[in-house]
Amino acid sequence: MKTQVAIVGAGPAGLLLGQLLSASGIDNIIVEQRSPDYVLGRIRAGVLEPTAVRLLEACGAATRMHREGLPHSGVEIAINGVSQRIDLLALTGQQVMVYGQTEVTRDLMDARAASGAQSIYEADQVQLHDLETAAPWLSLNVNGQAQRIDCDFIAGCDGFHGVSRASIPADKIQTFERIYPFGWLGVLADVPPVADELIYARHERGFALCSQRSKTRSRYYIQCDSGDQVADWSDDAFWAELKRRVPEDVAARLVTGPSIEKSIAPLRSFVAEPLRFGRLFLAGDAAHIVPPTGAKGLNLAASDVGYLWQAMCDFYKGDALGLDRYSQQCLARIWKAERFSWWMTGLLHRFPAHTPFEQRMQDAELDYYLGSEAGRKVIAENYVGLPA
Ligand code: RFL
Ligand code: PHB
Repeated sequence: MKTQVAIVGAGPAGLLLGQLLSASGIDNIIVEQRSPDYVLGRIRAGVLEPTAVRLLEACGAATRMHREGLPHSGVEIAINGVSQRIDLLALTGQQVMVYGQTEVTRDLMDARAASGAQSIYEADQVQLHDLETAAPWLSLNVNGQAQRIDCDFIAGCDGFHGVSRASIPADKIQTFERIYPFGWLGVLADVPPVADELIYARHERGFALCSQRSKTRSRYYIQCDSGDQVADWSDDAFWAELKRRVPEDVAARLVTGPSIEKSIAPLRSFVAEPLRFGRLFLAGDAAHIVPPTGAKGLNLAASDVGYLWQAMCDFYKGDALGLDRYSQQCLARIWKAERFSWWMTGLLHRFPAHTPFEQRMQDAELDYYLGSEAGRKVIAENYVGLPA
């Protein structure tokens, strides 16, 4: 097989890049190791920045999002039971869109099927070759048959555990990492959300988040210990703990029900530099991970893809400068989103090793930011996403 861009990974980064390239007349093939149902079964992010919304519009995959997604003009931050609103719209002139990653993925898959572009699911043993030449290629096994895809470029959109980043020689890539001493236990339930807007709650027992997918489906999270297993948490234990951590009036209103998904995500900050090795370009979780506290993971993946799409369009028009600048351009945005996600995580979670002095500093910092319009604006402009 032969194509212009071979994309490894059919998560949101790979699917979005594929759709944008196809919309610009650039031929591409997506290679994914899992099945479509497996990819759709992963419950992850829920908040889209305006930049991600614009990219979905640009590739014609935004119709259902505009119909069913929930534009939010503010978020609540609750500190030990007292809630304060960050008015995103008043402070930045922008809103965020609450629309699940699963739905984004489904819309992109449907748009791809309609466009007739090729996707190869359940591909085994994907390997990248000749990355430092002008003719890189992929080898893979499909239904036990060895296949080869020749291309001009490979986009590594295969997530944190993918093969793309691992194909870069160790002396050509540098990584930066922080692992946090806790995780997030998430529950999805078909109950109406407890509030119109998201509530990020800091409590002495640990962080909690009230999020949502629709008017009838809620997504809640609580900070849990790093070693906790999903089996350690019955639905009843989860709801009881969530109620302890949110303001009393919120706990009183909370509608509980059986979980339809329950999972634990470890919290990590990670960046790989640079995002390019020869004809391989990394995008999304393949290049960086943020803790979910700032709702940046999916949005950063989308902004990388936006830059890569533009750079590839320029290349095929005869201008390679965008590809040369890709890594630097992405990293400037990535590090700022890493900083915000790390900072929000630090402010809102209980750290087992914190001394009483550090806890007081956390209180004072939150009190300072929330009590000042300038402070609220800093939170709001980062939350809606810094300019590209
Ligand atoms: P994805 O979504 O991980 O997709 C990568 C795809 O590549 C495939 N793949 C391969 N394909 C072929 N060959 C190989 N060798 C391959 N290796 C892997 C995988 O099967 C997969 O389909 O990365 P992408 O597209 O960059 O998208 C990034 C987002 O998914 C991610 O940033 C967010 O979901 C992060 N994230 C969250 N972000 C939030 O903003 N809020 C959240 O609540 C939130 N929860 C999460 C998360 C990430 C998690 N991970 C990565 C474990 C919860 C979890 C559990
Ligand atoms: C979610 O709805 O899954 C979600 C929302 C906001 C976050 C993290 C996760 O910061």
